[in-house]
Amino acid sequence: MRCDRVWSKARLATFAVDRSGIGAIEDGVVAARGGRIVYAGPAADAPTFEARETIDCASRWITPGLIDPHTHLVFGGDRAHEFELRLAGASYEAIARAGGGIVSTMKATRAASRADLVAAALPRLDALIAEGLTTLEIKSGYGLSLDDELKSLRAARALADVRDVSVTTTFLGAHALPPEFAGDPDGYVDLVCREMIPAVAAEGLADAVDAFCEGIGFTPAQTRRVFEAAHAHGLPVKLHAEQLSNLNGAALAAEFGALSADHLEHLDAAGIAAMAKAGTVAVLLPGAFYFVRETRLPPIEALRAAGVPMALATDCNPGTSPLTSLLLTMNMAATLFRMTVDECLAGVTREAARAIGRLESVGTLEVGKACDLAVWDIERPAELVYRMGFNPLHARVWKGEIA
Ligand code: DI6
Ligand code: FE
Repeated sequence: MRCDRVWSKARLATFAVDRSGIGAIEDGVVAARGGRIVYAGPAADAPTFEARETIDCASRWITPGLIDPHTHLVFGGDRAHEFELRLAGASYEAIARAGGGIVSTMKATRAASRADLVAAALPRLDALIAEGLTTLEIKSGYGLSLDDELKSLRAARALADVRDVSVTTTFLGAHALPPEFAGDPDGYVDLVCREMIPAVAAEGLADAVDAFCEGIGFTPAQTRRVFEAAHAHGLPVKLHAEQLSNLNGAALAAEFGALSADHLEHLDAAGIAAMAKAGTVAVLLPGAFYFVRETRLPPIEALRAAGVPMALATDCNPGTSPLTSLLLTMNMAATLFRMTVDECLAGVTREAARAIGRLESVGTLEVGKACDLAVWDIERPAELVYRMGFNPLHARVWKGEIA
């Protein structure tokens, strides 16, 4: 078989859809041609390759490149001062109601140019990439005006021009109420539905639409209007649901066939059943759980029992999860949420791909998918979950090229 590059003598965690667990292969080979995987499997079954380059992996482990399926990577400023206020006793909700929170980041984001936003996001992106990330989702939601939301989505797309990484973008205009609409949330939702979503769709700037369905965000009725507008423009939906309270957002998301419902600490049995039926992925965000000192755990056991796919993400944002490490995210999911090692690893590969609607092209080591790989200096996959603050990445491959 002719190909560009072969990685041999590797241990593979394929996460192949038809294999159990992590789909481990002890003596494995991956071959790439034209940026895609043309073989991933046991050396014993491999064809003879004619390759430009063959890399001896010396028994290192190869996983799919990591995927972060929920980030707010593009924003201006930071919220270190609010962190200090919280340490002094103020609650996240109290700070938000006093005009801080998301609105303070909105001001900094509006003041920034697109180039400023790209420059501010790059160190965060580079931290994720340094741990083997090859795909991430980036939400808007700190502009909260037509021009500033478009600027944020363009900045998110522009990141893929300056780094070897695949970006999906999500329009999150319904993230918070901008001050100019104080007292008129329905007026703002009108703007989101009638102007922003059509403009975003017309420019092809978003792959999905999200909303923050919460007491300090938008009501289920407002969220429904956002979802209807998204579907009218051919865009799939996602939802920040059941983070601080239970508004039955996950069931609403499932009703719209959402790709994912995210956070879910306050999810109930009816929401779980609705997600299972719709195939909506649960995106769990242990960094936010940790950072806001949440005590209510997402219902992991019930999600597992219902067969709801579980993904993990950093939720990287300045207010509730200033986190840029998927390795630490996995450790937190295991330690705080009691997810298994296999669940954590699948959560940042196969299930993360599912959560962003990209399972057909990334997330597993299977023929036809992008050859996005992370090569690790580890003896067993559990090390990726077990260690804290240590990065055993040996090499990162994006679309068949060593990045
Ligand atoms: N939920 C969150 O945790 C973040 N956004 C959201 O909808 C918080 C964003 C922020 O505080 O800036
Ligand atoms: Fe979020």
